[in-house]
Amino acid sequence: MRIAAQEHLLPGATLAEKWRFAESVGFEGVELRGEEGFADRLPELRDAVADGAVVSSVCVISTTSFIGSFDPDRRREGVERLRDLIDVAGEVGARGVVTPNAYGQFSRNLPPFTPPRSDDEDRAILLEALGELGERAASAGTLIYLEPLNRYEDHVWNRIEQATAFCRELDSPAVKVMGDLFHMNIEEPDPPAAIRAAGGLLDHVHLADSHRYEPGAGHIDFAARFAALRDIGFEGWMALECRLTGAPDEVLPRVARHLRSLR
Ligand code: LER
Ligand code: MN
Repeated sequence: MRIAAQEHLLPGATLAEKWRFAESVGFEGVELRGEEGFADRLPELRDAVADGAVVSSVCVISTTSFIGSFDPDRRREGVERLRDLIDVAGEVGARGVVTPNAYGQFSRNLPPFTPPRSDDEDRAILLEALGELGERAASAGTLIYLEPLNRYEDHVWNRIEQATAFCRELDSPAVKVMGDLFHMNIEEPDPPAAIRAAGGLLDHVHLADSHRYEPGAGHIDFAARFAALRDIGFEGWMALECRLTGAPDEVLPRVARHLRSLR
């Protein structure tokens, strides 16, 4: 159970600088943000890793293109971008790449309430994309992590059990599930039970408190979630993905100490 921070939380212009800060305040890895043009960073990332930087994971960041985009051109772009992130992740030794179905595309809880695609169509599109991408991840030596988002951010995977059911149907060893404790706090009736039910299919975690600030600033019971992760023999990364209530050099050392005391 290792603890990482997303790169945008860390002071520094390069991965090498961000890693030096992360390590000095008690984090063990950096989760990269897979934004547009990510592959152009490969030389910089390679140098940092050769110098000792640890990349835990890569997270898809986009405002337009996802594997589950409704628009076929955007979807194709989303698949190509995830393929590029997988290749870079493999090169820099990241354990996996995080992707939702889509982010901010559709909510069943906001008008017009009914998505333009049926559940069966969603499933067929994702099975096809992730079958191919799962093979790519396996040959790159990394994993794909499906991320359930809360009901206001996506309509396909909101709870962990929906993503694990999809994984079982897909049956690709390189495709697993991750749990974002902020989204789980909204969607799961019993978050520790959801972790235990997912078992070995859950291989990555995003850390944020109930209001999406750093763990300890809100009302999530982190000790109960860490206990559930210990119970399933969790060996993946937990990456901090949140806002900070103060300056990074003041907040992050405290958060790292707190998280390390819980595991
Ligand atoms: C968005 O709320 C989120 O949790 C990100 O990890 C999406 O990829
Ligand atoms: Mn997340």
